[in-house]
Amino acid sequence: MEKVLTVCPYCGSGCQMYLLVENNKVVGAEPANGAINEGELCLKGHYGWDFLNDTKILSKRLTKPMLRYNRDEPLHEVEWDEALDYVADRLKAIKEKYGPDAIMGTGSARGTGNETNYVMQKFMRAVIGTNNVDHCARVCHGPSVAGLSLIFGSGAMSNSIPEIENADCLLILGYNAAEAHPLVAKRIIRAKQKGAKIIVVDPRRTEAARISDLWLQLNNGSNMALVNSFANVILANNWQNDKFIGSFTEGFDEYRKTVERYTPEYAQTITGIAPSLVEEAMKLYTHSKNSFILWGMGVTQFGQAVDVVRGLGSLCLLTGQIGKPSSGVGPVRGQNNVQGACDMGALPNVYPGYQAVTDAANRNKFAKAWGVEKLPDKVGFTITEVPHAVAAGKLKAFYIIGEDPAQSDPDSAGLRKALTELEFVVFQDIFMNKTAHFADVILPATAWGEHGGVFSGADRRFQRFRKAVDAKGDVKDDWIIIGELAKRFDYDLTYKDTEEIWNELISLCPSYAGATYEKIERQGSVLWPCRTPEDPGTDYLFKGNIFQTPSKKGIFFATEWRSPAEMPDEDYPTVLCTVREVGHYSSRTMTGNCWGLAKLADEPGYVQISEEDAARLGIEDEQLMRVTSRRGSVMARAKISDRVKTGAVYMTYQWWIGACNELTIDNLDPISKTPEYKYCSVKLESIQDQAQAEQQLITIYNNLKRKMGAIVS
Ligand SMILES: Nc1nc2c(c(=O)[nH]1)N[C@H]1C(S)=C(S)[C@@H](COP(=O)(O)OP(=O)(O)OC[C@H]3O[C@@H](n4cnc5c(=O)[nH]c(N)nc54)[C@H](O)[C@@H]3O)O[C@H]1N2
Ligand SMILES: Nc1nc2c(c(=O)[nH]1)N[C@H]1C(S)=C(S)[C@@H](COP(=O)(O)OP(=O)(O)OC[C@H]3O[C@@H](n4cnc5c(=O)[nH]c(N)nc54)[C@H](O)[C@@H]3O)O[C@H]1N2
Ligand code: SF4
Ligand SMILES: [Mo]
Repeated sequence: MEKVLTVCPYCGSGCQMYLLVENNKVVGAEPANGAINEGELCLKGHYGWDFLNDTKILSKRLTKPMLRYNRDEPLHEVEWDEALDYVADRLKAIKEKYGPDAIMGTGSARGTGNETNYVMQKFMRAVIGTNNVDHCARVCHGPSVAGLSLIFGSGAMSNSIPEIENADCLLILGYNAAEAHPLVAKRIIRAKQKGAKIIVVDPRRTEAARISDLWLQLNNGSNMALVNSFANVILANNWQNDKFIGSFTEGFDEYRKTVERYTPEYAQTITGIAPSLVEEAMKLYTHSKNSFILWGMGVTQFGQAVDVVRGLGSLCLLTGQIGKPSSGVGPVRGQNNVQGACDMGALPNVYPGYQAVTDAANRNKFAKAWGVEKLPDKVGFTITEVPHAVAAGKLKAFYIIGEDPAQSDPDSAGLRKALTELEFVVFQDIFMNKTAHFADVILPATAWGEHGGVFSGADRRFQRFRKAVDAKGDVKDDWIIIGELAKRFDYDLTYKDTEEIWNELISLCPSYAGATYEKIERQGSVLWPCRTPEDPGTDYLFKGNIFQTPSKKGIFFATEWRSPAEMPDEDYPTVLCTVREVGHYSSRTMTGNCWGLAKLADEPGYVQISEEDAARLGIEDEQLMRVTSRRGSVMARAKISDRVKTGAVYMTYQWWIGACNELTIDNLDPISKTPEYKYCSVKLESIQDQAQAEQQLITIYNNLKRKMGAIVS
């Protein structure tokens, strides 16, 4: 048996593992001694590999290009040349007729790796001639990237994941590590064991809340008011670090004026948190030697998210809790390579290495390197703007790589309308999924395990992942597909291997320049910035309190709290918040096709509901129930839970039948354009005839599986 060292393809923790291979078939997985996981894996690492063997439990692997010349026809299998010729012809025609900005492309935060993201954004910019390239960071930690860039000049985690366990105080907001990043959760537990104080801000009693010293169970959607009151209390008690503020920051006076209004008594009218708890929390945060703030989607998936991120960064500036080990900001990135897709410039405003497209010197540098006369200077569309841009007649074609917007984006009905109205949709993936059914052309790619490259873990960590088996079927690596397409535009975007791509991109990005394949292999991982051959990489940022803003100072920010867009009312009296399932991953194409994980939890998915709400509605545990918003209605199973407060329910977004995005609202943060997945209003109903509903569920599920090419027993 052969053991191939690689990196887990699920969450952004970046655990290293071995794939066990026999006769070109993956037969198991074992933990490796990576810097993050040190010889352990969570359940997805252990059991999340047999989708590679095309189990057809939920959907089938894509194994041949498919195409239809007319939307009324079904997709049929074709040879690669026919598929790629057609894609090139249609994209050229659309560019000719409407201009390059009528075409949108995505990178992918999943199995494909950094090299594909680099090649894809180069294709969109140099070949198509648009900055319309984006990916799922937009619906995820986009506000962290935008907010932290404004405060500190850099949008990533300031410290590494292993540093978490040596913090003296952890302030954790809207982040459920136990389910989202189990091997980060391990570091939180170790911190606790080493004596750290843990403060959790979450409306649900998460595992971190359960082990915390202080749990602030705030009202859903009230983060900004609470963060302002944190600052108010620090200043009222004179716990701020005046020396740090004087030497390393800007904008303090304005900031102070705004937070002055947010006395804990006033904030309580919005957050529901007692003033004494706010004071206790800030006493711990300010008096601990090294305090580290961690946050997740409970901060970023709101219409007011960038502001809250800036508020959290400002707490660091107020207290000097940054620029040293185990102290700073930790927006713990979600997908295995979402940090990487951002690092590679699969974003509408920056080239690889976060170099702005609006800067003429950057444009000239990349134009020269890529052998084109000029590059577009206008910031492109975000993926969440797609439905609106299609409705406005501005977007006509969408080239989607490794994303499932029909399942993952908010307000599914609106998204389906956009996918239908687009003139041309190209879909490049490893599995059939909901989005595939809207495609004109399907391009099948190799999966994680069948190709190699570099992923960036959540803490700016470059790690090599490797090919373990040859792919079956007529599939190609993502970057090779894009290269073959570019040829049809008379542009050479072909490379010998991923290392050749990597060497080109690091030569264009000063902060990655020293991170060669050789160094990543030798060290096991390299954290950027890594600027020279001698530089081993950087654990924590902002040493000496020098920030990366133009003035090199940190920039304070506070603003008024804004309420979520859709508040509960008589017709829709309950708050819906959407979160994650521990054993399944995002749109579930991969975990849903793994035997060990598929058996753990299945359709239609759960609604976490308080005992009181369930009793009032006559709903029993495990019963099917109905959840309806102004945008849609779905069936799901009740999970009566003492972790949630009456008045708010929680659904996980992994389910195709209990699909919570039929219900969610696309209220976007004005800066990052991230949707408010964490808040909309719904009504809940019991279902009288449970036997009939269970039968209906089986019928719907079997039909869905057949449509996805799964085997229905
Ligand atoms: N098993 C599994 N793991 C995953 C994923 C998966 O699909 N499955 N997805 C990955 C991805 S893409 C990501 S981005 C990460 C995300 O992982 P997390 O950032 O942990 O995201 P969520 O679980 O969606 O939400 C986090 C918490 O926010 C809380 N919350 C809700 N509203 C509020 C509020 O108003 N204020 C505050 N302070 N908190 C609130 C919720 O109760 C929840 O506990 O997980 C990654 N890991
Ligand atoms: N309601 C609600 N919705 C949410 C969220 C929420 O909290 N609530 N969270 C949001 C967040 S944080 C995120 S990040 C998004 C995630 O949303 P998506 O990015 O749509 O989710 P994934 O399942 O990761 O989709 C990735 C696709 O990539 C494919 N894929 C995997 N590996 C490869 C590869 O090597 N090559 C190619 N070409 N394809 C590959 C998979 O088969 C899958 O179809 O969902 C968002 N949606
Ligand atoms: S914690 Fe994340 S990276 Fe580690 S094994 Fe689990 S899913 Fe994979
Ligand atoms: Mo995410």
